Amino acid sequence: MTYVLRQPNLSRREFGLLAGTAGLAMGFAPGLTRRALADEAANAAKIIAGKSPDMIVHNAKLGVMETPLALLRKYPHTPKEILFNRLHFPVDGERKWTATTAAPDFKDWTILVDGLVQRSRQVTLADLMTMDQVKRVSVMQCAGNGRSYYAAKSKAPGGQWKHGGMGNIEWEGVPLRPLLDDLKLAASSEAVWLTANGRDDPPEREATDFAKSYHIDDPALDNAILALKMNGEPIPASHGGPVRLIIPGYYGNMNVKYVTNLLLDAAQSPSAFQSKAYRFPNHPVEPGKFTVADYTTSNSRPTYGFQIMSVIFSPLAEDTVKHGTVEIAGVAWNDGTAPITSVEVSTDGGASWRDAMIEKPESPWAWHHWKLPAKLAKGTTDIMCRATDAFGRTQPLDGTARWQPKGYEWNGVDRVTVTVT
Ligand SMILES: Nc1nc2c(c(=O)[nH]1)N[C@H]1C(S)=C(S)[C@@H](COP(=O)(O)O)O[C@H]1N2
Ligand SMILES: [Mo]
Repeated sequence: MTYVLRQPNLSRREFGLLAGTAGLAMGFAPGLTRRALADEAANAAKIIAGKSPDMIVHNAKLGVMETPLALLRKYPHTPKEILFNRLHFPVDGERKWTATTAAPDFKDWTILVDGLVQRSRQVTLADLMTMDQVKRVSVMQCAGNGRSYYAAKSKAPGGQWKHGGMGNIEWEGVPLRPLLDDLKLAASSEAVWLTANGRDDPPEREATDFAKSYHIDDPALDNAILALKMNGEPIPASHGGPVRLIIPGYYGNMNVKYVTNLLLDAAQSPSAFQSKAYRFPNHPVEPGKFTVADYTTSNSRPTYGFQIMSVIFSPLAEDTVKHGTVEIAGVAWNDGTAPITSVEVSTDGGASWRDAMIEKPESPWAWHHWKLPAKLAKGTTDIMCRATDAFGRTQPLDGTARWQPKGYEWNGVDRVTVTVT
């Protein structure tokens, strides 16, 4: 981030203290006064038109916001007004068009498919609209969702997301694989990486563009679509319309918005968003011993598929809970490659666990709703939940064991402390 310090003698840290550390911790642009910060924070709707003013704003300049769980739990498919938003470049200037939940109006939208192909091809939005469409209900989730919980070990810098950096969405669009298979005929055999790039270019020339790469043999691409609709409507501008690559079960960053380019190449994208950010170290790392600068493409992997996860939607800490039988409910999900076989719930701080009832999900990548009636006595109760799938993958009791400097892929057992009256 580039900004001018008004008082050249202050260090960045001191300046931070002056501007209000709370605001800085939440990722607001330094330079805003404490009061302005409060005003901005209250106004998600002013940052992205059409967003609920109840959104929790992490970064006003970039339009980064998450959904309070009390809102998220109300809807089976997360409405555009409350779906979390994540963009990497300021939502002003030439990207002003991204700052709305209205659908963008680009009639001549074209995706250029080129690279190691004999003849590059242009696929227009109009072409895509005439092709067969399929639906994919899938969780959309930022790899940083839950990052704030790593702070129990050591704070991972970046937006301090709770669990609201996700939603359950019905996407609709054109299957990607047949399009790729078509091209493969013409593609050189060295074309093993597919890179997707969007229309949102970085503000400064030295900054790096947001582009993501996938191995063309990745089975996740078999379920991928070039989506034209979100929850039955043209995709909102802030969520990647008119065309977004959706790879069900893959973390948000892999789902490139505003797709304008698909490149078939021998190498992955040189973008820092591929080679430095959105990566997870191959081996356990400790705070201070492994830093953001230490990431390489050989000691880390991209944040591809979702870790198995479950979240308590009810009761939340702010709910009034009366003693007696209470329905404990929430959602679970994974990368969709193995069925979720159990969600266990504990109401005694992890001493004992009982299986919740899991509803049949809309798809392997969708929220799996679960519930369990439990008798709660008066006093303070710690409710916990833990999902497990057919591959035996489960959630660690101590999620901070997976600590890394960027705080991605949080999947620790969820805990809610409620006061039962
Ligand atoms: N073109 C483009 N695509 C993008 C991004 C971006 O900044 N530019 N952000 C990514 C990240 S990190 C996430 S978490 C999701 C967020 O999707 P949403 O804002 O629709 O919820 O979009 C992804 N796709
Ligand atoms: Mo993200």
